[in-house]
Amino acid sequence: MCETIAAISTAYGEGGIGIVRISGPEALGILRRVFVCKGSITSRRMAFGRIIDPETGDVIDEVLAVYMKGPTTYTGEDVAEINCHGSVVALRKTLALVLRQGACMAQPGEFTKRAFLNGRMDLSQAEAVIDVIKAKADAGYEAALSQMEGDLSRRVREIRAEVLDILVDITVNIDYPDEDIEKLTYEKLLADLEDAGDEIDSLLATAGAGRMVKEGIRVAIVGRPNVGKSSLMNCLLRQSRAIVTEIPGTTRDTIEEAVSIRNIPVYLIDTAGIRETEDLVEMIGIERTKEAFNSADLVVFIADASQPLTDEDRDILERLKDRRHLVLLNKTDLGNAVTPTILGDRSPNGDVIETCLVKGEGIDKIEDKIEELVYGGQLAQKDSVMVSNVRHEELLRKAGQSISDAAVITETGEALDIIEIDIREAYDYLGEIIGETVSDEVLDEVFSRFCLGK
Ligand SMILES: Nc1nc2c(ncn2[C@@H]2O[C@H](COP(=O)(O)OP(=O)(O)OP(=O)(O)O)[C@@H](O)[C@H]2O)c(=O)[nH]1
Ligand SMILES: [Mg+2]
Repeated sequence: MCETIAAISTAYGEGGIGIVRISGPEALGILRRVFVCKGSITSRRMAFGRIIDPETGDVIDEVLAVYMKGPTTYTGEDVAEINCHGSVVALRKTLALVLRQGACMAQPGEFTKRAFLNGRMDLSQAEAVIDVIKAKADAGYEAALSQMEGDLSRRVREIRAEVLDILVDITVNIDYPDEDIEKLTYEKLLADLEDAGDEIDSLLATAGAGRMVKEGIRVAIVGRPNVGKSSLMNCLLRQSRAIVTEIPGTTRDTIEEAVSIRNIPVYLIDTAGIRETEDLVEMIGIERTKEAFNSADLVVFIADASQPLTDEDRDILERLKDRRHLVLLNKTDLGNAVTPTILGDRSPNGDVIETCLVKGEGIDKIEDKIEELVYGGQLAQKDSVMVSNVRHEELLRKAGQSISDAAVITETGEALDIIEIDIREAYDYLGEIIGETVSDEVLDEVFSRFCLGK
C-alpha cells in the first residue's frame, strides 16, 4: 500500500482555483520539495509561494499552500493542500510533480476511506460525504448533512446499545443461572425485543422519504388530450416549456424537466394525451405515455371539468388504483359537467384537487400534496433522522427480521442460547451500518462510488 496519496480534489475544468491534495506521512516532505515561499511552512497557516520543479527549476504556478499536521485533519493523517490557479494544465502539472516526488495517485474516495479507517468518522458518516457532494436539492442536502454530522449514527448506536443490553441479560442468565441476579423472564425478554423491533421499524419507516429526497421523484402527468397537462407542467416549472394550444394532441412526445418542489428534486414528465388514434406519431407518443405512467413514482391524472367523463378517463382512473397518484379536476372555470363528487367517487382514494391552470389556481395545493406524499403524510419527518441509503435500509431490514425471529422463538420458550444467536445477528447488522463490523469488500464497494480526490 502506498502511504502518501495525492489527487486533484476540485472539479475538472476551468475555475478560479483548483486544489491538489496530499495525505500521508510524506505530505510535508513533498510540499517542502515543490513549494517555495518566504519563511518556513507552519502547520495550518496558508502561505503564498510558487510551485517549482526541483529538477529543472521550472515555475509551474503561483499558489497558496497549506500544511495541516495530523491527526486532527480530514483523513487523520498529515495533509497538504496546494491551491493552484483553476487551470487544468496547472493542476495536472502540479499533480504530476507531486507524484514524481513519491506520492501515489489516490483511488476514488481514498481520502474519505482513510478518514474512516483512522476513526475520523464512522462508515455511515463517510457515506454521507458523497451524498452531500451529489445532493440535487435542499431537502436531500440537509438529510445528507445531518447524516454526515452523525445523527443517523447516534440513532443506530442507541438501538444497538439496547440490543446489547438484551444480549448481556441473556449471557448473564446462561453463564450464572444460579447466582443471585435478577432472573431474565421470557416476558421481559419479549418486551425488550419488541421495543428494539419498534425502534428499528420506526427508523425504517423513513427510508421511502429518505430515498425520494435524495434521488428525487418521477412525476408523470397523464390524461386525455387537451385537459391541461402541458399547462400544469408549465405552471409547476414556472416557465413556458411545453407548447400549449387548444388543439387536442398538441404534445406528441413525452417531455421531461427537472424542478425543485418544496426542496425535493422532481422530474416532471408531460405526456401525449391518451386516446384512440390512427396517427403513427401519436400512437408512438401514447406508447411512451404508458411507459412514463409505469415508471413514475407519482402519477398526476387530470380530468376536464367542462366535459363529461369518457371511457379513457375511466380507464386511467381504474389503473391508478395501485399507484401513488393525484387526481386533478381542471378547467373549473368552464363548467361542471364533472364535479369533484363525481370524480371523487371514481378515484381510488376519493381525493380530488380542483384547478384552473390558465390562472395558475390550485398549484399550491398540488405542491402540498407532493410534499405530503414524499414524507408519507408525516411532515414532522422532515426534521428527524432519515434513512436514505439502500445499504443502511437493507441492514436495518435484516436486523429487524432477526429481532422478530428471536421474538417468535422466545414465545415458543426456546432455550436462551438459541435465541441469543438471532439477537447477536441483529447486533452485527446494526454494526455494519456504522462500520464496526464490516468486510473489506463492503468498504471497497462503498468507497468506489466516490469521485476522485474526495
Ligand atoms: N379555460 C381554461 N382553459 C384551460 C385551462 N387549463 C388549460 N386550458 C387550455 O386548454 C388547452 C389545452 O391545454 P394543454 O395544456 O395544451 O393541454 P394538454 O393536456 O397538454 O393537451 P395535449 O398535449 O393535446 O394532450 C389550452 O388552450 C389551454 O390554455 C383552464 O383551467 N381553464
Ligand atoms: Mg400537452
